[in-house]
Amino acid sequence: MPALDAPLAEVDATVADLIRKEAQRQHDVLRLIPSENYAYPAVMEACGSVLNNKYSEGYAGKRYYEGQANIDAVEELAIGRLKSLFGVDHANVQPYSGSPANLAVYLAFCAAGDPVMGLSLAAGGHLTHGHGVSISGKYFDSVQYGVRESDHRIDFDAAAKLAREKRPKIIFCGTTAYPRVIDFARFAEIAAEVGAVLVADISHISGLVAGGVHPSPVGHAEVITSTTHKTFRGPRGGMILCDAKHAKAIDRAVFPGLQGGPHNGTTAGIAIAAKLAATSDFKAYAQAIVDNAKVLAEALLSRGVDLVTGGTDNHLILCDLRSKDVPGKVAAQALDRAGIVCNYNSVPFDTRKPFDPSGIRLGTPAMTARGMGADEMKRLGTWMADVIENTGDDALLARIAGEVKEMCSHFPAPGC
Ligand code: DSN
Repeated sequence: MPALDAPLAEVDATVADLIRKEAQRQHDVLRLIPSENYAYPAVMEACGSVLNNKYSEGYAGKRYYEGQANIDAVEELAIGRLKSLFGVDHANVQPYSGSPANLAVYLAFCAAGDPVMGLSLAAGGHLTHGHGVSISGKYFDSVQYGVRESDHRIDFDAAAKLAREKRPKIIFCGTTAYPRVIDFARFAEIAAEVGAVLVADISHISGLVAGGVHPSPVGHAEVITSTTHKTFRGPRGGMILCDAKHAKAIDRAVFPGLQGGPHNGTTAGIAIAAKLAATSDFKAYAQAIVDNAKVLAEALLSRGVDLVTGGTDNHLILCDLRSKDVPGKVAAQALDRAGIVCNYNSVPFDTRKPFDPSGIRLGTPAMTARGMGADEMKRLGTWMADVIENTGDDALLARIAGEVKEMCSHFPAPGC
């Protein structure tokens, strides 16, 4: 038996081998799941550092444990950088991820049974925006708005009507499967009319907002939640940004309301990602994400693949495969065999079940992080259409997987 403190390869060759294989997979395939990315190597270093060893319940200068000199400095750095990056009064960097961040917001503003409102999952919202299977729908009196049947854009008239009827305490805006710009100003009007707190969940687009290629919710939403690992390229974590008047309520809701000790390695990772997001290189990256998504969307449309809303303004594309007569799951599984990894996804007004829906969801953040551009997106569009039209052709899928791997070899995958 190796010594307890020996390196991973000696302590547990099985886990070491699985990590090695996963790094190889992430290198050899095209990763199109829009909520995934390659975290910066510097972020990975911070996450695996000795910061993992420290307990720090509380906030800087007011902890329940001693020995916080370095942890306080790390947390204050992360907070200060986020405040300056997004132009907000206050930041809390302790939520363990996006769902706990959203839950903390409910805890800050609502009591059990209070009315709340959010975009339905079926229309591109998130489970934590009030879906019935989530605590946000079980413990609160949730109503959900959706998208218009005519163009699959957010139905603001219906949302305003629902808000007037229900008078929710909080209104969530923000999406996980919506390919268009979110009109935060319009949501702010609705919230103001009914006296609700507007909460913008920008988990998918926080990198695009920081990079200046999606309008910011700041000035419209009093509270903003986000994960930190999607377009932002930081660690698996969460953050809440808010106006000064809500700072205390948010901090109390996160700790001691919902969580214990923050994950300090993650906090350091957020500080690093916030520093990098302020650079001109990051702005170029954010722009390239959107440019790539538009090129990929055009390539797919040119091959007759229907896209929800007809295209994209952001990092994400939602394909509706009904006209191709291929279920989303069948397409996603065939694409995976061809080295193209996406997720099957419901499309608005889907008549199929969520576990076997009509669409697939794509995103360009990870491919763009590898430096891929328009030429690669065009090749990808052709490969994808070939696979979607021939899901049972194993020889074709194997040939494409080889071509994908060859293309990937020219674009190093960060950290792999
Ligand atoms: N719903 C996840 C996604 O967008 O993939 C994030 O929670």
